[in-house]
Amino acid sequence: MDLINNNYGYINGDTSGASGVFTDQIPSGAGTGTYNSFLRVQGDKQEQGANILPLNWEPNKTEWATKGGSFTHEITVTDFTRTRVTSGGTEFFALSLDVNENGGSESYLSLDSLRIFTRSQPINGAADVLGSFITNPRSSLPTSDSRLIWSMGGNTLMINANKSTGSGTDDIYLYLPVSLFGGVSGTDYVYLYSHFGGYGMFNNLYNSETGDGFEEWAVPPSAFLPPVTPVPEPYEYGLIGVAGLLVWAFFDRRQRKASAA
Ligand SMILES: [Ca+2]
Ligand SMILES: [Ca+2]
Ligand SMILES: [Ca+2]
Repeated sequence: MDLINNNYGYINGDTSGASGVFTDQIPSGAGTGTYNSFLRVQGDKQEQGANILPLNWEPNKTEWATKGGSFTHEITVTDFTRTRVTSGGTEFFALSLDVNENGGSESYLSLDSLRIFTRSQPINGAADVLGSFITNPRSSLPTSDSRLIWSMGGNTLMINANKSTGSGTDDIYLYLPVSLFGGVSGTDYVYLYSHFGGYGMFNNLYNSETGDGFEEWAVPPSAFLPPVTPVPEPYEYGLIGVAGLLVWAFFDRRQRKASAA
């Protein structure tokens, strides 16, 4: 999904079919108030991290670049309730992302993976975390009793940091349907895993690698309406859309053949 040339878009989750709405149209007034910054990740070229303590397990895995300090910590589902907003008949929770990249040709950045989990108990670092999560976090649970709430699957989000102004200024808002958290207790802990910069590595788009300062996930200070009415498209709609295009292409070809004859 391309936020370099667009201002918003949808990414279908690979678990429940629910869409997340990404936008770089930051709601008016959203830059002020008390943020709950809960994850900072900072690495060179590629970086991945999760708000799981202790932060620097497996330091030889250089992509694991969770940044320590008071801005990386656990949050609970209740923390999101202040962001609850209804738009288009659907209730959403919001997350904010503040990226920091150098200007010019280095301003692009890819978000390659985003996975959100809950667990009734806090994760006590390496002792709790499964080895499979450390080596393959894009398709594993951090613990066997974690619940995957949402994942952007194999989709990539392309970001242009130049659309905003550096550290301390939000770049992206993500709206997730509250229904994804159905059956989850408000006291459950929320863990977020994200990976940046990989798309550039694998596609020779080097300016979408990570550089400069940290990327930071936060819970915005209060509820803000999205700039558009986000109508999450169920996954099936996407399939119908593709099927429709194929049908159209078939008849279009037939028509052209007929007119050429
Ligand atoms: Ca970059
Ligand atoms: Ca920023
Ligand atoms: Ca950065």
